[in-house]
Amino acid sequence: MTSTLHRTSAGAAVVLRAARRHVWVFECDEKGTRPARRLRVLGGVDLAPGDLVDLDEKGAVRSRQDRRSVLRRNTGRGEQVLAANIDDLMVLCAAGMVEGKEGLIARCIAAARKEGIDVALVFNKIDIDDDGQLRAEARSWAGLGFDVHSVSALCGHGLDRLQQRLRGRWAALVGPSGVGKSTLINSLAPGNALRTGELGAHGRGRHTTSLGQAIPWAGGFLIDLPGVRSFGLFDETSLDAAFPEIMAASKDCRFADCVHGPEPGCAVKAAVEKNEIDKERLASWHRVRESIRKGREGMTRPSTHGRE
Ligand SMILES: Nc1nc2c(ncn2[C@@H]2O[C@H](COP(=O)(O)OP(=O)(O)OP(=O)(O)O)[C@@H](O)[C@H]2O)c(=O)[nH]1
Ligand SMILES: [Mg+2]
Ligand SMILES: [Zn+2]
Repeated sequence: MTSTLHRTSAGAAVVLRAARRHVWVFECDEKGTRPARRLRVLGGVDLAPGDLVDLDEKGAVRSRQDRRSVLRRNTGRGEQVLAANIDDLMVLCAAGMVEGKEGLIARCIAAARKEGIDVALVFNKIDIDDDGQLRAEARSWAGLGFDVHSVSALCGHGLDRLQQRLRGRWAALVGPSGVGKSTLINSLAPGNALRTGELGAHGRGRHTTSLGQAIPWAGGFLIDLPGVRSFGLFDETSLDAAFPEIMAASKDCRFADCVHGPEPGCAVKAAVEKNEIDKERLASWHRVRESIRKGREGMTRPSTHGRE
C-alpha cells in the first residue's frame, strides 16, 4: 500500500492541483522533497488532485497511473472527478449550516464507501454552536456508528484527535461552501495559508476555493475541495452504508425487495413507529433513492467549474 509513503518513484509525481493543460506536482525522491512544479500535461490525460503521474524526460506529464480510489460526482452532464487515490473522506458540516444537509452528507458517504474510501464526519465551528444544534447532529451520527469529530478550526478544539486520524493518510475534505474546509486544513497543517473566505450576508460561503488542492502533510496529503451544493450519485451502490440503521432493520421486512413504502410487513416502518428509527432518516433515504431512480441526479447547477 503506497498510502503511508510520501515518496514517489523516479520519474513519477503526485498531482497537487490540476487545470486542463497543466498541473502542479509534488515530487519526493531519495534526495528529498522538491518544491512544487508546474508541468504541462500531454494531450488527453484528465487529472485530479492525488493522481500519480509519470513524467517524460522533458518533465511533461505523459500518463496517469492506475487509481486505487476515485471520488467522483454526477453533475447531470457527466462525471466530475474531485480527488484520486484517497484513503479518507472528511465530510464537513458547520454550526449555523446544519439544516437540510443530511442528504448531502449521506451522498458523500455513499460515494466514498463505493470506492472503499473511509469516512469521517467533521462538525466544525463548535465555538459558535450556541443553540447546540451542531452537537445534537454530531451525536446522532455518532449514534449510528460513524466516526465523528466535533472541532473548531479557529479555536483548535478537537484538532489533535483529527490529526492523529489523518497522519500518513491521503484525505480529502468535502462539504458546502463556507463550512471551513480551507480554514481547517490551514489549522491542521500550519504554514500553507490556503485562501479562506468571509461568509456572505446569508451566512453561506461564497466559493472561496475554486480548484481542488492537495497539501503534503505528515507523510500523506490533505486535499481541499471547492464547496459543493449537491453531490449527485450514479447508482444506489453503497447507499446502505450511509443508512446503516435502515439497512439493519430491513433484514426483517417481509419482502426482500421491500422499499419501505406501502408494503405490508415492513420492519423499517415498524421501527419508525416505535421511534427506533428517526422518521426524517427514512424520508431522507426515500428522497436520495428516488432521485437516483428517476435520473434527477446532479440537476442542480454545479456550484463551481472545478477548473481554472
Ligand atoms: N467561528 C468559526 N468560524 C470558522 C471556523 N472555521 C472556519 N470559519 C470561518 O468560516 C468562513 C469560511 O471558511 P473557509 O475555510 O473559507 O470555508 P470553505 O469550506 O473552505 O469554503 P469554500 O472554499 O467556499 O468551499 C471563514 O470566515 C472562516 O474564518 C470555526 O471553527 N469557527
Ligand atoms: Mg475553501
Ligand atoms: Zn421495508
